[in-house]
Amino acid sequence: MTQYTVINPATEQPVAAVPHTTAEETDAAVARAVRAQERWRAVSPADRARLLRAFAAQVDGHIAELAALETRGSGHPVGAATWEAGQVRDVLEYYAAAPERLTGRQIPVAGGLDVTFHEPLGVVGLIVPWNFPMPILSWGMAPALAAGNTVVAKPAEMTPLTAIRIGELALAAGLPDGVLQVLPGKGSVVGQRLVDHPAVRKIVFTGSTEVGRQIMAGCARHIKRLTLELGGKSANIVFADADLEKAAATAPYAVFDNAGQDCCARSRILVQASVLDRFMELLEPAVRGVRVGDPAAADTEMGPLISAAHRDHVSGYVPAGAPVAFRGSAPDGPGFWYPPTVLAPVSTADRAYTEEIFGPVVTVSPFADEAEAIALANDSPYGLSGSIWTGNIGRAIRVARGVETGNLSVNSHSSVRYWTPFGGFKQSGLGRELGPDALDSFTETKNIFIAAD
Ligand code: TAP
Repeated sequence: MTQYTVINPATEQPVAAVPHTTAEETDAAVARAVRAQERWRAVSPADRARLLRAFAAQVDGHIAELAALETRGSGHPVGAATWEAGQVRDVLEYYAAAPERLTGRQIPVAGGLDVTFHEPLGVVGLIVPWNFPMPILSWGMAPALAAGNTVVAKPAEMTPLTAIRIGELALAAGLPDGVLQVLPGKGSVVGQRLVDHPAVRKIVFTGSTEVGRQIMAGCARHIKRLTLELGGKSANIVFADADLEKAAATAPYAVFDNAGQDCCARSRILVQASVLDRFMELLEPAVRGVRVGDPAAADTEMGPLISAAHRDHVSGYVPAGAPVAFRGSAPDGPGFWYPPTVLAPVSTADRAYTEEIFGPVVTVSPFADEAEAIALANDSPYGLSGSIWTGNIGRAIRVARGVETGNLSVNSHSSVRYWTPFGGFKQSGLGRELGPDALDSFTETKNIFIAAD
């Protein structure tokens, strides 16, 4: 039996050894999920809702434990990890309201009546990345379960601990055996098997665009339903008429949150040329002020990167002689630390400007006017997120409609809320998670004609 040793990214010390699930064990789990789904779909909507609320209550009772586990296993600052565990509870509570509202339609037809039902798909495979192990698990898990599917989840190899614990909490809440299974292991083994297994009817994949492309090809063999939440290179667009103090004060948190390991990171700051110097003056103290350090300390804002290999990857975007405008701090000694780093001026052909870095590195570039801001923002294969800062509501609407991206905020650096649909344009993915319509992608619509004569 092979296993993976989870490393604390802040100390480089081992945290736990987790056995790898094999392809045969994955098949057995899928078979269990198929059997469990027959029972789960027959649970009345009110009882399914009650069980999801009980699951949320279990998570709520273990927020501190889950947060501490994420801090040790993934290096997330404990404040952020506490929010992330709370998000799992909140997403479960939100979708606990769904089973009793999964209504169909009655459609007027000649000769009888026609009614529609939202039928569960069956077994859903969730493939989760390492950057937000808890929230991203919950975004697929909660609506899938609410719709009457069973779930087989594969956490990232490096960060399986909180997902395993959440799986235990589901059982403690009374979810029947086999309804939610968590299989730690390798993407190339467990993830691949979920994609290839004919009884898995949908894959929800969050991760890199490159692996997403392979998964899409794999799903095509079975015409398998698929949601893809992939990479990003989002723009934070600051117009001269914006509240520059607020835009600059929040810009570090729009990109350095989770040490930049965030698909929504606004890693290209675009600033109207007439206020560029003033913006940079305001941005520098904001960046230097980001509290980077011990993730277990309550006031830490940014922790380490996930691994030594990932730190090498990130630092490759800042070679000797790179145009570093200014940087924040990072601890010395053990841990995969990298300081918040601002690059300017950068060419729009620079890799740091065009590629997803997935680390605490941001570029700042000027633009002349609205048209150029939109053109620069859209000059990317990605389209996941972004922000617009302006005091002109008309401009905010025009630019927001012009930017080809799925989730935008105006005069705010945050655009992810579980009440609203989330997903990307272009190579950032397919489909939408979250929001009131999320169950549409976890059900098939069936229509039944009933003759009345
Ligand atoms: P990936 O390397 O793509 O891995 C994501 C998940 O896929 C992991 O669980 C991985 O398992 C698994 N996997 C790898 N190869 C597979 C295969 N052949 N078949 C099935 N599963 C496979 O991404 P990552 O490095 O963990 O995450 C970073 C990327 O995710 C970034 O590009 C980021 O933008 C994106 N991301 C997007 C979003 C949204 S919502 N759009 C959110 C977070 C992250 P292993 O752990 O074993 O490799």
